[in-house]
Amino acid sequence: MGQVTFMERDGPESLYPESRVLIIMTGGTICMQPSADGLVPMTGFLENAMAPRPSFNDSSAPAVKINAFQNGVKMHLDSLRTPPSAYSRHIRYGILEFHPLLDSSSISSIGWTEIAMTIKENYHLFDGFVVLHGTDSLAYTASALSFMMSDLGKPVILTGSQASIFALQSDAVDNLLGSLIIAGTFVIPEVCLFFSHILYRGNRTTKISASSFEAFGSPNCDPLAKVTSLGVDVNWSLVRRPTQIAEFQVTKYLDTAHVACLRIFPGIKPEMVDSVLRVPNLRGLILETFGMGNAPGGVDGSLTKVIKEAVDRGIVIVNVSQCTNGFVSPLYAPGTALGRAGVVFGHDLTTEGALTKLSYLLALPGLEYKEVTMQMAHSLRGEMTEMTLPSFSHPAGSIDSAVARLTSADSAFTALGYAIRNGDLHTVREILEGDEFNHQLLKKADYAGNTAVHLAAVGPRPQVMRDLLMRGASVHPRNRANNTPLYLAEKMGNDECVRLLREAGAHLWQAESSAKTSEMGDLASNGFVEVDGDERGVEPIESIASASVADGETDSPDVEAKEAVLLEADGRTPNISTEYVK
Ligand code: ASN
Repeated sequence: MGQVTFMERDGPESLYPESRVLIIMTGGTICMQPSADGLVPMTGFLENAMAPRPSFNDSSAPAVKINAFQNGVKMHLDSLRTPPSAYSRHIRYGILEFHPLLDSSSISSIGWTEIAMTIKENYHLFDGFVVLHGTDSLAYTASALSFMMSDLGKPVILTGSQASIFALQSDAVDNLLGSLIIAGTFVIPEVCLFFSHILYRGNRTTKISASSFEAFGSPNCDPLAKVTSLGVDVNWSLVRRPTQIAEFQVTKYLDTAHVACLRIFPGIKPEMVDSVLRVPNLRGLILETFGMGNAPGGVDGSLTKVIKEAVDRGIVIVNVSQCTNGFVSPLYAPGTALGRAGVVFGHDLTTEGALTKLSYLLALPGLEYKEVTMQMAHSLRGEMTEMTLPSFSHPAGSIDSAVARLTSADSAFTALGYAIRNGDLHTVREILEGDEFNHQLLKKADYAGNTAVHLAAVGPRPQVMRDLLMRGASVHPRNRANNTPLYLAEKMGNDECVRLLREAGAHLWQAESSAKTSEMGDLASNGFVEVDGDERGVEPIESIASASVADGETDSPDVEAKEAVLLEADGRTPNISTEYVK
């Protein structure tokens, strides 16, 4: 057992909740300082770069060590926290540094695996992850991680800077602070890249400037969010959500060793292309073609012939455009010839996206050539625009009049809360399928921070929970009492919901599991939490229940707990619902 951390519920500590974010420092200009050999990355980023800056260090906070794992070894990291953000929340964070720190031009599949595995082993301990990385290969890393991580339920935000944080004029503070706040505030379960006030889907990005602070673009996909003077404006309709019930997983070691990338140019010789295609053990080639996917055929179609022969040898050749904007398609005769030769059209994939996606697919055990080419032509993680979007429409006239009268997301959420409490699956579906508010409802929370998943966790009908999960609801948000839906479901003995939540990757928040496995319940309810010396205050469900017990409404703690949660959802308490749900 570690030391006891005292959280004074009535003191300044209790004013705002804390989120927890792990920063993974891989290197890059952001942490560099001049040396005789040019700029080199420096260790000690937390103490040297963050601790001295008030925006990263709320000096009123007590010193707290937090748990994290690095290469399977449990560490007790120094942590700092930000002052409260515009979202009334502190972000507490610690840093794990790579050894050695890299200029990002040296990153490889080994480094990507190290980042992904660090996230995996710390997944249950943090609300979100920020990866600090050099900008040169940042778009490759963002793409690679997006494929390596499946069924991600928490934000992973990559950032870096064009100038060192130690420079007088730098973009480092804005990039890092923005990433921390977004990772600790919003459930955006994607691998993202944050730069110059914009949050991008990572696998859509490309580095567009070697020197400007606006270093990245996402030419074929709108930003997921923008930071403005008013706060963070999230484009929720673009944010992807898991729509299958599965746990977060990592695929290690992409097969970058057997892929190549070749840019077509006027006058390119077929022999040159052939010699690349004959590199021993080559399995895939990204061909950067002109415009909408055209390449010179060569005299007598000799280039097309070389390509066809390679396809026949089992090499996957993917066509992407040299243009920053737009997509490839077999519209013109040269493109059609490539298509006939068996080249896969990568639609609007970036080169970074195409190369890492192919390396990922080639690393999956037992995937046949045909399956690889099929998956290359479809979106796995939002990396390409699907040519035929699945149409989704509500069956006309099936929304009943009460639901049809819902005029705001808040009233829709209140109605959803009623339906969940009553186990009324039909109405739950009607509300969630009404196109106006449906994408907001799964992210909404009532004033007590309970999302639809929290409500379903204590509700009578597990099928409601299944529906919510299949529609992409997150299992990770904690309500204001710091409780996860899983904790509530276990507390209520809702075994089927517990099973569904666990299958969907849910885990107890660290203080919850320790409160469960020891006599810590007593300590926790008194405001003291002891978990390896670094846990934070948690208000167990008993303390929610006790408020109602005092009212004399019922004397069963479990029923009370359920009622306390449900009362908050049915509109009898003021609804100051929010769209950020940590
Ligand atoms: N060379 C640096 C890197 O990628 C560039 C940067 O971070 N701005 O590591």
